[in-house]
Amino acid sequence: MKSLLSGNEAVARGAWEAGCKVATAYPGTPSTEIIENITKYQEINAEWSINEKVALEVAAGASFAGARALVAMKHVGLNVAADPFFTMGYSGVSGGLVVVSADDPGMWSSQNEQDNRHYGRHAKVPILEPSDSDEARIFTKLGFEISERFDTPVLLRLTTRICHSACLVELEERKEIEVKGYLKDIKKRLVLPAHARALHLVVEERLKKLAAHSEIFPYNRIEWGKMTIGIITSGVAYQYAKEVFPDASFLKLSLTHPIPRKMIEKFAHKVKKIIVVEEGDPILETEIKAMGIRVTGKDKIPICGELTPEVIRNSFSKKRQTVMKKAEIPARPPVLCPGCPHRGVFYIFNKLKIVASGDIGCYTLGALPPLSAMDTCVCMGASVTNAQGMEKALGKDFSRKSVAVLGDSTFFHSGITGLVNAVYNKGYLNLVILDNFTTAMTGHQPHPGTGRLARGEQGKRVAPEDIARGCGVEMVKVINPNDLRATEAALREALDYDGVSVLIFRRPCALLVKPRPPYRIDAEQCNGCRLCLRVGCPAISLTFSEGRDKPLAVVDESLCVGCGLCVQLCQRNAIVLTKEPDA
Ligand SMILES: Cc1ncc(C[n+]2csc(CCOP(=O)(O)OP(=O)(O)O)c2C)c(N)n1
Repeated sequence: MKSLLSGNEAVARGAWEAGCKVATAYPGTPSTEIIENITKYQEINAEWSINEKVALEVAAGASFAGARALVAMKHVGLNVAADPFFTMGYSGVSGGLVVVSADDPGMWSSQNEQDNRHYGRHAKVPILEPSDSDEARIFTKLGFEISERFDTPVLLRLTTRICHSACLVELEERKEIEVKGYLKDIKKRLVLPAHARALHLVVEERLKKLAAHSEIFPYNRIEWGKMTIGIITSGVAYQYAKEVFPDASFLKLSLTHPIPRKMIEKFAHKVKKIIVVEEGDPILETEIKAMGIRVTGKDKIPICGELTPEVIRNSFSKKRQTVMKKAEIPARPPVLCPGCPHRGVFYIFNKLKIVASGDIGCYTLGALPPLSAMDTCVCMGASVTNAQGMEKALGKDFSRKSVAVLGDSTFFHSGITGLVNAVYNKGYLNLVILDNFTTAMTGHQPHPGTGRLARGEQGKRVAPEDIARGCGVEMVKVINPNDLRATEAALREALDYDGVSVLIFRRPCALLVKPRPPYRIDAEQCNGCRLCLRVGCPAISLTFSEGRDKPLAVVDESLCVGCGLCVQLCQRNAIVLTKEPDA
């Protein structure tokens, strides 16, 4: 039977078919739907972990216990999980362990464009790169087999287009794999230096065996065409190159680390000219050049951004454009949703001229005009530690006008360690947690603060305020961010406080609650002063109509969710309810 599946759905299906028992992840585009789909398979014990390091370690524990386990994350997640990832390369596995990294060429939803194929090489683990959804399913299954056969974690490297585009996928039945059970083996799993030295030798031997396997791996294949051009490619770039060079000979690589050298040599001898078409960094290209083979690659094809057939075609056309032509559609900058509970807090930051050391989430949009109230954003959790560093450099007075701001999911992900660090090191830090009861940015995944688990069932709720107090913070407050007066008062109090303060602005994400009746403008009262525009709500705009000497504010009632933030700014009571809210 066949079904139309996205790459992420296909990975979930592949894990299920392969008898996977445990799956973990922290959300991050473009990988999020892998676990969301895995939760549909009751045979797999799935969890949203609080961050990628935790997710990988839980999966590694399951593998130690002899179960097949999968962990999924976006590319930058592997930076967080790099520590256990490298060591698992040494420890090896008991049950198969597949680590899925979903890279984001083009940075559709990411802060960088890192090519995680480097990680496989760096950690000395094999890499599988599917070129479509069906391969995503098959390679997930093969990943478990390779993992167990060669005693290594396997990196399944996806990219946005593989994750999110769909094609027909063959469906197979699940093969139950017995959980082997835990067997003590400290020489493998307890990596103190004496053991690790021996394990490193094992890793190098394993790489040789994997290189031999790469030569016979059936999805590393040559497709002969004309001998004038030979394309060496992998991942989604294979599909694009096929479109651009339909007659060329192809060497499609799927087990891309270690590369099949003999196969590459054989291919290189037969074709006149070789082009390496790969998205991202010149990784295959560099390795093939190091074999003494002349190739064309990144001298023509861009390193930055996503590849498309056009980009590849353009790279080889005589009239080469150096700049990609932009589609001619008006720019639509992202904004916080109408009724977003983060909006009021940023409005007050701006009003009080606060320096906000920021973080990653929906709330990063607080950096954009007219709120313009975030100063830094490095990586998840860095708001807390960056703020502490600035205070260390500039002195205690800096904390009188500065805060660190992050979301609830980000706090659990990597904010807690920074908070403990600040308390312990006698920091002066004002931490603002924007608690909207969800991981909104990636599509509303639960986290410990929600108390819900991956399948929606109730778990144990962990409250940020309890954590803050447990970390030794004495000034902890919970405030409704839609009450601008209370928000301002709490922030002023925190800025005046000597030591570490934690303010939790708590109100559910506007997309998760029933909208209240919208507001409208009383044209008689509105004098076009623009005060209501200062919160940057997409539901409010100005019109300039004939016969009226001043502009008039307009509320788009189809967008307004009745949060009432703008009402608190209007000095003339010109923003009124269309109808009374239900009791
Ligand atoms: C290491 C890492 N993992 C995952 C992501 C993807 N991501 C960006 S922000 C975010 C969490 C946002 O949730 P929260 O902090 O609750 O803020 P909200 O979006 O709800 O405002 C996630 C999962 C990332 N950027 N970096």
